Amino acid sequence: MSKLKVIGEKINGTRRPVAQAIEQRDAAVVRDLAIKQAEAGAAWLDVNAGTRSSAEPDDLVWLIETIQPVVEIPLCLDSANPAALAAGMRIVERTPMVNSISGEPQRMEGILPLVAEHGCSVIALSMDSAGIPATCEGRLRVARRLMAEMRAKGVPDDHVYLDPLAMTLATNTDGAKVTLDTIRAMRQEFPDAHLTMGLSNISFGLPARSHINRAFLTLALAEGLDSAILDPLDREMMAALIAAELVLGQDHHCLSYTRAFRAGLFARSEVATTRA
Ligand code: THG
Repeated sequence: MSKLKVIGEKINGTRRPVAQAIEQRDAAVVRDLAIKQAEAGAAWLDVNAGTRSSAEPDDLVWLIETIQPVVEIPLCLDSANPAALAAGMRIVERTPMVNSISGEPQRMEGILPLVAEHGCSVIALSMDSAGIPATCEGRLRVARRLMAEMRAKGVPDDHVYLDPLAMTLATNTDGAKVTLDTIRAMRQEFPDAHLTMGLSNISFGLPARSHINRAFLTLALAEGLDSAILDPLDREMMAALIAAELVLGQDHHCLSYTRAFRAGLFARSEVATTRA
């Protein structure tokens, strides 16, 4: 098991198979994704109904009711819509993570009170009504304001998952650098907060995405990322994660690494090495 807390990304209505499953109320597809991600080591399951339409509260409630009987791990309710999150909160059994608040007033006012009331963890995006700041300093400014507001509402720092925001390299080749710099700065300034992000965003629109995702994850780990929204069914990604944690001195007695080896996580690369 990795030190990094994995939030499984696959139950997301912006993905075609999930959109279809939601529309047809096909529980088997959703449950299969939930069980497989939990078995692959996810600590949380992201649940995103994938729409800003009026159906979002019902769709999110259906997803939660479909998933929670088949896994024991908590859910990460992924929506910008306060009404959908409030509906989800009413029926969710294990205290969820809320994904997410930001500096946008309707999210601050509509979602932060829910978080404070239920004592949940919460992801805080470093963006506001003006959008996503282009620079590390700009994102830090937003994070400072969000931290101040959450502290004022009694949310402890270790319930907060700051998101420095990853965006695709396809449209901005400096983008990952800004994100990595922001991770380092956030880690320094808010040592008790967690840091997470949507890792796969980095490779949207590019081919062979998994290679980019893995390189980015490794660098982000070195800067202090301690959680990520990613695809735990990508075995090579999980192998890269376990190996990077070992190299960073976070795997005492190589316990996780050797355990993952015995469980067969490195099976494919091992065959390649034998042949060489
Ligand atoms: N921050 C926070 N929450 C988020 C995001 C974020 N939630 C949504 C998103 N961004 C993170 N989730 C996903 C889910 C799926 C994909 C990307 C981000 C995705 N999936 C590909 C697919 O399904 O085809 C496969 C992934 C791959 O090949 O790498 O692209 O930034 N707080």
